Amino acid sequence: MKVVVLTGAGISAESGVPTFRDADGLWEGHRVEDVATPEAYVRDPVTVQRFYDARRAALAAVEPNPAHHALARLEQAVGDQLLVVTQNIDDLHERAGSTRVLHMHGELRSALCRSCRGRFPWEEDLGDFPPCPGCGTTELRPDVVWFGEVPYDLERIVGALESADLFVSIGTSGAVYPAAGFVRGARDLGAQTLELNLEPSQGSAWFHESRLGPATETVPAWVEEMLA
Ligand code: BJW
Repeated sequence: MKVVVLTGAGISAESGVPTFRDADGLWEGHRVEDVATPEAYVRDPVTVQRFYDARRAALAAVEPNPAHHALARLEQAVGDQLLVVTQNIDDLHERAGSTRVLHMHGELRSALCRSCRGRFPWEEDLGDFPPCPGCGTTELRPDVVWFGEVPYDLERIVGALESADLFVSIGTSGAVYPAAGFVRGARDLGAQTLELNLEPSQGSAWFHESRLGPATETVPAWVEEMLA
C-alpha cells in the first residue's frame, strides 16, 4: 500500500516548536501572510534574518517526539511505500530516523543565495550576511518558502499523490495552498484520506476519516494499526 503523509506544525508542537496560527503561535498578533513574504525580507532583511537565526538556534533545544518516531518506524517497515511530505522547516523527522522526507517549504538548516540561487547546508547565523559559498556575494537568505514563492518538490509530490492508496494529513490547519489542496487531489485520484489533528482543519470535510487528539497519541496509534 502506497502511503503519503503530509505533516504540519502540529506534529512538532509537542516537541516545543511553536505552530503558526494557534493562539500562542509564532506570529501571534501578525497575519502570517503579511510577514512570511519576500517583500517583508526586502523591507527589513536584518529583522527577518534574526527571526530565522533564532528559530535555527532553537532547534538545538528540541527533540523529535513519539509522533516523529512512529513515522520513522513505519518507514523502517514499509520502505519506499511511504513518503513524508512536510511543510515544516525543522529537522525533527530526519532526527527521528525518517529518510524519505520532502521539505516543501524549505529548511532552517539550509541557506539560499538570492544571487546564484545555490542552496547550501547551513548551521550558523545569517544575520551578519556571510559570503555565499557558491558566488561570494552576501545575498544568502533563509532557504524557506514564503507566500508567493513556489514550494519545493511539487512534481515529486504530485507524482506520489497520483499513485497513493492512502493520504494522511497530520497537524496542519489546511490554511495554506497548495498543501491544503492535496487531500482533494488524492481523494479524486482514488486514495483513502485520513486526518490526524488536535482539532478539525479547514479542509476537514474532505477527509474520509478524521481522528482528533494530540499527535503524540494519534500518530503512534495509527502506525501500530498499520503495522498490525
Ligand atoms: C496539533 C497539535 C498537536 C496543534 N497535535 N495537531 C487564495 C486562495 C488560495 C490560495 C492562495 C490565495 N492567495 C494566495 C494563495 C497561495 C498562497 C496561500 O495559500 N495563501 C493562503 C493565505 C490562502 N500560497 C503560497 O503562496 C504558496 N506558494 C504558491 O502557492 O505558489 C504558487 C504555485 C503553487 C503550485 C504550483 C505552482 C505555483 C507558498 C506558501 C508558503 C508558506 N510558507 C510558510 C512559512 C514557511 C517559513 C517559516 O516557517 O517561517 O509555511 S507560512 C506557514 O504556514 C508555514 C507552514 O508550513 C504553513 C502551514 O502551517 P501549518 O503547518 O498548517 O501550521 P498552523 O499553525 O496553521 O496549524 C497548526 C495545526 O496543528 C492546527 O491545525 C492545530 O490544530 C494542529 N495542532 N497542536 C496535533 N499537539
